[in-house]
Amino acid sequence: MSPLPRVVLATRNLGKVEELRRILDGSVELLGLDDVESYEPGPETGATFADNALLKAREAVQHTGLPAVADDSGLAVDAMNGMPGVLSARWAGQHGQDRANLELLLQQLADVPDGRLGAGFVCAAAYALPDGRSGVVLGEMRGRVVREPRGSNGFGYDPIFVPEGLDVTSAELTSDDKDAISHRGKAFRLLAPELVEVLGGRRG
Ligand code: ITT
Repeated sequence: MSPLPRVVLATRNLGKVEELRRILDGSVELLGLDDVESYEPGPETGATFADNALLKAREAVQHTGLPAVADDSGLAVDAMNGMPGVLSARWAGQHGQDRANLELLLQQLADVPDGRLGAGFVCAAAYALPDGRSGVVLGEMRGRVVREPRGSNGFGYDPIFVPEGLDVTSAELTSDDKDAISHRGKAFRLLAPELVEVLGGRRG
């Protein structure tokens, strides 16, 4: 039997590597950035989630020579014309300050009526191959922002986001329940068969 194609997922977030590994279900050998020679990722300069996901995937191909997958995601609030969007991770100024980010967002939404707090988590997942081929898909989880943070699971804006049809925030969901409905879960599940197809990996 021929060896499985190797693919690198351009993230140091082990949760993402494990989630995509579960979805790919043994069709490819998925590596994280900790499994390849280290490089310093460049700035995420894209105007859209798709631009950034492609940029990160192409950068990983350049550094590793392997087919690569990358994702970019964030929260898009309707009343803010889709912001924080690609700036979600550094909304309050510095990358990854989750509490400061959500507090600033709540302040900005203070005068917006409850009925207009619709929002969506959006994820773009992209692949890039050493021969230059690439593809990108989008996944979204719709819901609304709530003013009182609740729950301690997840990360980022999860404590102030209630997914459509639920009464709990996404920080009150187990990771399996969140994966089943999340923007990232949807994008990865869309991308997986496309990736297996272009790589000629094992299916099903
Ligand atoms: P990488 O290292 O993989 O680039 P990152 O921390 O930049 O990961 P993402 O691109 O996945 O994270 O997400 C950017 C920001 O969007 C993240 O810091 C959160 O503030 C927010 N976000 C994205 N997905 C989220 C989720 O599922 N729950 C809560 N917040 C989320």
